[in-house]
Amino acid sequence: MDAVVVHIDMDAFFASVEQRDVPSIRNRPVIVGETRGNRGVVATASYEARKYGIHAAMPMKTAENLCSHAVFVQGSIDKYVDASLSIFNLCLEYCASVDIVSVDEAFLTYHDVWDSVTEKATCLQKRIQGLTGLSASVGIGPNRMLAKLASSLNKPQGFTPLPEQGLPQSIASVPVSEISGIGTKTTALFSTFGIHTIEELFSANGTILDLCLGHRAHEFLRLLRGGQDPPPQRIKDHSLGHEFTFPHDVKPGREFWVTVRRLCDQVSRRLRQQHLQGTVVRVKLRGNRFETRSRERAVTGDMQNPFMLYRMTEGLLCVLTTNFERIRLVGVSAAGLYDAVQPDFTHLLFPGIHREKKLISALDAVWDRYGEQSLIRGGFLRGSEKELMSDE
Ligand code: DCP
Ligand code: MG
Repeated sequence: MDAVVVHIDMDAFFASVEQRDVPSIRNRPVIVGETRGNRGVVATASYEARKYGIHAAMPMKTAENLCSHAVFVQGSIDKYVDASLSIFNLCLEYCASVDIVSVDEAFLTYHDVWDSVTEKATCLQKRIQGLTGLSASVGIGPNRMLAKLASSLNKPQGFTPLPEQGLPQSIASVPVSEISGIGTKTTALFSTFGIHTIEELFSANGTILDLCLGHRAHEFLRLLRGGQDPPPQRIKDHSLGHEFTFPHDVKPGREFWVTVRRLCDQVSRRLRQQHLQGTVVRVKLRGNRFETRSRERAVTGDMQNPFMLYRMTEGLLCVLTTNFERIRLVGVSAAGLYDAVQPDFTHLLFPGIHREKKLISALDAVWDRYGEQSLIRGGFLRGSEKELMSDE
């Protein structure tokens, strides 16, 4: 069965959270952004403020000139992250395939009949409003590009289905600049050929389209006509892992967990080097009587981040270690691998991870230059590291 894609995009997200929490600024122009100093830019503006021409990325100074009576808010990322998590958790109640693409946006992919998806999306939009007090716009289409376009067409509180049957006539008058992926440069190029709307795009000749869209042209038109998204990337059949044999059998104490952390470091580093992500985490233990057991679990999250990989393995190992008196070997691997070319937005949801990522990049730089034994993270430098290191 063909896919039906729902795109959820919150309306004026940061500003709506502020208006929800401070009743006196509801229905007023609200601008969220860096209010300290002279160099801040607008993160977002409420729809009341947008009437004055204020938009994201505009200097705050310009926004002040355009609408001096607006309410200027510094903003608080913790509140936005809380709201995001509630919204995405709710999405997961309505669909098994939720792809979070930014702090306030997700694609839900269904393999179901159109009417049933429309019904679920209607319900979800109401639940988001009820649970968070925030409004979302919803777009439904046969592929991601159209679902995203649809959600932007009737903002705020839009609900826009674009069924395949009516395409591309149903979007004929939409400006090409509204299509995700068409930036200001391409829009300007289109306009030099008199192309402003999707209808004009469809009547343009092939040479012009190739010139404006390059190798994307054919795929672009196919999707705009309601074609299905290309199949997801093939999962690779190999896995990637590391094992460690202790110089002496150990109990699952400090030495054991330090080793697990180091294995996670190594596995995530290989994933980063090979630009791979995993969907399954696997752990293996061998006991003093050579009995071997493994466990695996499907996971979502960034396995290139060793901290996150460690959190994924920890629970599995806690259960598995109860079967062992003493441990001789431990292994950690990532399976269900795929090419990690998609942008990763986890840092938006979990700001602490941004710091972790900086640390990982710094460690990579040192390891690249001086080898993996050259530097061990601070938390590891207690206990019997010398012994641990000498075994590899
Ligand atoms: N954001 C930001 N800086 C930007 C763009 C966005 O900080 N340059 C933040 C603030 C937004 C949030 O991300 O509230 C979501 O971005 P959107 O592009 O979805 O914009 P909004 O949700 O604010 O408005 P819209 O109703 O157009 O979706
Ligand atoms: Mg939004």
